[in-house]
Amino acid sequence: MESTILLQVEAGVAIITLNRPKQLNSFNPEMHKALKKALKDAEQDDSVRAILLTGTGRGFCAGQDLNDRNVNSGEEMPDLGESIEKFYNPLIKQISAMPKPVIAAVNGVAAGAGANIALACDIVFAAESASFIQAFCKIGLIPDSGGTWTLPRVIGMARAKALTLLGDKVSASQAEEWGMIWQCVADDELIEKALSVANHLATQPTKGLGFIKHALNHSSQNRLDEQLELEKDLQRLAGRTQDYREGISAFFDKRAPEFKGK
Ligand code: T3D
Repeated sequence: MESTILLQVEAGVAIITLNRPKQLNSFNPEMHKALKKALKDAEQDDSVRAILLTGTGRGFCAGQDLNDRNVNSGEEMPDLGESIEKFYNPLIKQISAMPKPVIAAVNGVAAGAGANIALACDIVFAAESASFIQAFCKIGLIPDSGGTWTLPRVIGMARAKALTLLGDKVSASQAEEWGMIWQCVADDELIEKALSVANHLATQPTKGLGFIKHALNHSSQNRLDEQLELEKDLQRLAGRTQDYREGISAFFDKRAPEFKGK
């Protein structure tokens, strides 16, 4: 049987591909476990300095595999809280806490949790033909995987409420215009573009990038004085990295720095 997740490491980038194309890469427990392991492997491998998440086929990810929720009448429905606690919440936390940049290349429709998993990534590219759908309301659920946290912050409450209550499709170009994603690109340029950014990031000061991500991810919960404290602590750590030393040295030598991610 084909793996539900493909992992390939090239030039410092771990390319993680969701691979259940017939179900639009929706999640079953096997794919959850495989993705968790792939992200963990990418985190622990020092040669990996950026991660690219994408999907095979015409979809990025359609959220939960609804076949696993199609129970016979009379049978008890599964406990969704348990599923969220076991799989979706840890996944969002894993992406958020990943000390390396995570780039999403949204190759097609991203629906339900699939949309919010894409939005949890640090830099989101989407193909022109891709779309984002908060599909939850159409089956009686609420947006999970951080959707109710992320959306009001990135697109404002008015748009967040309309999108999540109506379940309307947002095109990639609209998503870019609203600041929901970084860039909408031509379909045939998606992987090339996302990979070139990932390759660039893989040559940069990885620890410093991880600290930037950490600071921004904490900014909305912190008061200004707390955020200033956090910046001080992270800058102290950044200032002790080998890459910072190299950055200063290269600046005065008037040459390009050679960062090692250390
Ligand atoms: O349960 C828990 O653990 C709680 C957590 C929940 C998180 C969630 O994500 S809940 C939300 C689940 N997702 C959805 O509700 C989205 C369902 N899918 C759709 O609405 C549509 O498929 C799309 C808008 C994504 C795409 O539409 P379209 O017209 O391009 O494609 P399609 O024909 O609907 O789908 C193509 C195939 O993929 C089709 O299979 P078939 O008929 O060719 O054999 C369809 O059944 C399958 N598919 C699409 N989404 C899912 C799926 N199969 C299983 N689960 C899916 N989520």
